[in-house]
Formats: sequence, C-alpha cells, structure tokens
Amino acid sequence: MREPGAGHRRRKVLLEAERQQLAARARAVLDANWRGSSTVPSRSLYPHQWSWDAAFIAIGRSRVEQERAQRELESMFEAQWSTGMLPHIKFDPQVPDDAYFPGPGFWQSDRCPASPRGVLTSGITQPPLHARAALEVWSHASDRAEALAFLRRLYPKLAAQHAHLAGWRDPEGHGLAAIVHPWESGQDNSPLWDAELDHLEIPPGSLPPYQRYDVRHADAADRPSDAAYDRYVYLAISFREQRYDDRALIEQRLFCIEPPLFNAIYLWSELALAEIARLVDAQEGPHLVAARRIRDGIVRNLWDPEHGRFLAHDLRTKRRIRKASVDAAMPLLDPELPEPMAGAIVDELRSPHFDPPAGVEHFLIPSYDLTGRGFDRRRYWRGPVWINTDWLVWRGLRQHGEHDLAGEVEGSVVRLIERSGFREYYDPFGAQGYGSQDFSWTAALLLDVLATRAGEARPA
Ligand code: 9WN
Repeated sequence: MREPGAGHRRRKVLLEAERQQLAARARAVLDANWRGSSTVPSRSLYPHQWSWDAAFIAIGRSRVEQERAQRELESMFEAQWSTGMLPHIKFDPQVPDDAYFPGPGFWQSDRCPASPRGVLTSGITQPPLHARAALEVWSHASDRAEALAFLRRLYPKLAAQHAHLAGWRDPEGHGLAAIVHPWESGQDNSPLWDAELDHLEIPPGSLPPYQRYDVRHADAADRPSDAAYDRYVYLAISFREQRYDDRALIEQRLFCIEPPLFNAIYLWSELALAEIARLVDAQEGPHLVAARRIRDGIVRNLWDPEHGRFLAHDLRTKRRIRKASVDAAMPLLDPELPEPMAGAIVDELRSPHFDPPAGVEHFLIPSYDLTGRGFDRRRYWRGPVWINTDWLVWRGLRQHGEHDLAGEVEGSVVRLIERSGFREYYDPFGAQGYGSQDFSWTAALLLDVLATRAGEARPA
C-alpha cells in the first residue's frame, strides 16, 4: 500500500475567520434555497423537495437553525403514503409543470388511493436517511423540549417508513431492502445499474414523447444520456400503470436490486430509530431486532469474499454486481461492522480504484472506480466526487477510528468547495464543479463538517 495523504488532500487547516466565512456562505446558499417550509436542492435543476436531500439538509441546518431543520423533515413527511412509503419527490404546486421532468403530471400520484390527499408526489422512494437525520436534529438542538416534541411527532412516521421497507421491499427475506428504479438508489446514473438497464426491452410505442428539462439547466455532458433517460421513464411509466403497487413492482422484477448504500443507510437509520424510540418512551427492542436483521443481510448477501468488497445484489439475475463504486464503502456506517471488513473497505479506498498514484492532484472520493469501464470524470454519478457520499464515508471512517483517511476526505470536501463553490458534483482530478450551482446538500453538509471541527477544536 502507498503512503497516504498527498499534500493537496490532507486535512485543510482553516483559520477561525475562514471557517466562519465558509459557514456564512453555506448558510446563504441554504437560505436562498428555502421555500417557506422546505428547501429545494437547487433553484434551477431541482425546484421541488427531494427525500434524501431533505435529510442531508436537515442535518446541516440543525447546526445553525433548529426550527428550519425540524420543518424540513416534517414537510417531507407530509408526502408520506398510507403504505408508509416516503416518495422521492414532494412537488411544490406553485412551480410550473415544465420546470422539472418528470413532474406531477407525469407521476399522477393523485390516482393512487395510498397517496396523501392534496399533496402531489412521485411514486417511488429514496435512501431512508430520515431517522438518522431526526436524531441529529435532536442532538444539536438548543430547545430540547421542542426537539423532543418534534421526535414524538415524527417517530410513528419514521417507524412506518421502515415498516414499509421491511414489509414490501424484501421479497426474499434477506433482511435487506430492494430498490426498483435507479432513482431510488440516489445514485441514478451509476455504472452499477448499466447491465440491468441494458437488459430492459422497451416495447415499440410504449414510450410516450417527453421533453427533458434538466439539460436546459446543466451541461448535457454532465447529465445522463438520452438512452438512460428512456429507461428511467419506461420503468416509471410501467410502475404508474400498476399505481405504484409495491407487490407488482417487486414481482415484475424489471429492476430489482439490493444496494449497499441504500441498505447501510437503512441500518444506520434503524439504529437511530431505536434511540429515538427510547427518547419518546416507545419500544426500542423491535428496532434493534430489525437492525440486526439488516446487518446480517448486508454481511451475508452483499459481502463478496472473492473480491473482499461489498457489492450490490441483483434479485433478477440472483448475482452480485461485480463493480467497485463508492457505494461499497457505506457499510462503514454500521458501528458493529466486523473489523476485517472495515479494513478491506479502507484498503480499497486507498487503492488505485479510488486513489490515483501520489503526485497526481486529485480529490476524494470518486463515485465510481477510476479504473473501471464506464468511469467518466464529469458525468453524473459515473466518477465525479459528490459531497453527500463523501460525508457518509467520512462519518463511517470516523466511527471506525480511521481518522487519517477521514481527515483526507474532509480536506477534499473543503478544498473542492473553496475552489469551485457549492456545486452538485466535482471532477476528482481538476476540482471543476459540474451539475447544479448553489446545491443545498453540499452547503448543508459543509456546515456539519465545520461544526464538528469547531467542536473538536474547543478545549475540553
Ligand atoms: C432524480 C435531487 C436529486 C438527488 C439524486 C440525484 C438527482 C434526480 C434527477 O437529484 O436525481 O431523482 O432528476 O436527476 O441523483 O440523488 O436526490 O438533488
């Protein structure tokens, strides 16, 4: 293994004034994206509320403003379906239909009996980070009584969200949750999903004409290809025909995958749910049992001993997807991940798959294997660095005592933002920013990193 820590990647030394200035800029981004009761991920590209974005945003916001952090999560849960499913988008009725595709007219959630009355949403979900976010909001709160009341209001909704995943998304009884669409993964355009999308046959005439609006707001070279979009749309239309009935979505097996990222977040949140249950005088036991099931599922079904790495498991082919992506590092979020597995993740993050030879200026952590077929340094989820996946791995590394590598990841986060602003994603080599500008979770998670650092700098 090579010497860690090329100079440009080490933990960035920040003067207090620089830290405060960066935090003020981050807060300004969040304030500009605030819409009265929630935050848009981006004013141009994503003008509604997104599910896992809301969780990241609440985590960062909780460092500066308890009330808005609570509001963010409560607003998102107004979109929850009666099945417990938390949709990946809650649409803002004030926003014109041609501001985002696919919008509410495409999803037609109001035709589904399980959707919430008077709130238009998508029909699929996203990584369930919300219980963890709610716990973070509580733990940073200055008004503890209000934070406890917030947890009491949210707890049954969070429990229903997890019950939906356990009850409907685990057809093989693996203890894991399966996703049915790349949009559910959060890493929509990752090469991890290529083979499954290529396998989809789109019957002639089954795809209505549609207009992409994303390429009006971002360079087409940063965004998914038209061929990928056709497949996303085809899957969503097939689900719409089934009124997004989970049983049908799972049975069809058009796209049905158990990814490490989704499931590691599910586990991390289940553990948070146990803590929340304790705080609100509910039973923590069922959540601890559920967490154990997810943990066993991850270790039994997603660990590939041959490659020494966690891999997504495809329920259609019954095979693991043998590709390296940042997804594979997410089991570090489990505080009880067996040490040899945690060590293997760290070794892989320091290998040429994610960390080019010393001397080459680069930033951690590329979203996809630098040596893999399909790697693209600028295209959405196919290689660029994303601050949310960096933040998740950073949390996981710290939890496992891997402070050197965590410090390097932190250094990358700060430098990327200093160089290129609050972008949606960044070139792992040139630090150039891509996708949307003034992106909310980039700003929010920087606030969390800076606050963590300030807390550590304070004398005990
Ligand atoms: C589709 C909002 C979302 C993120 C996803 C990211 C991107 C949407 C899109 O933006 O997806 O959900 O239109 O490309 O991939 O993780 O939640 O920020």
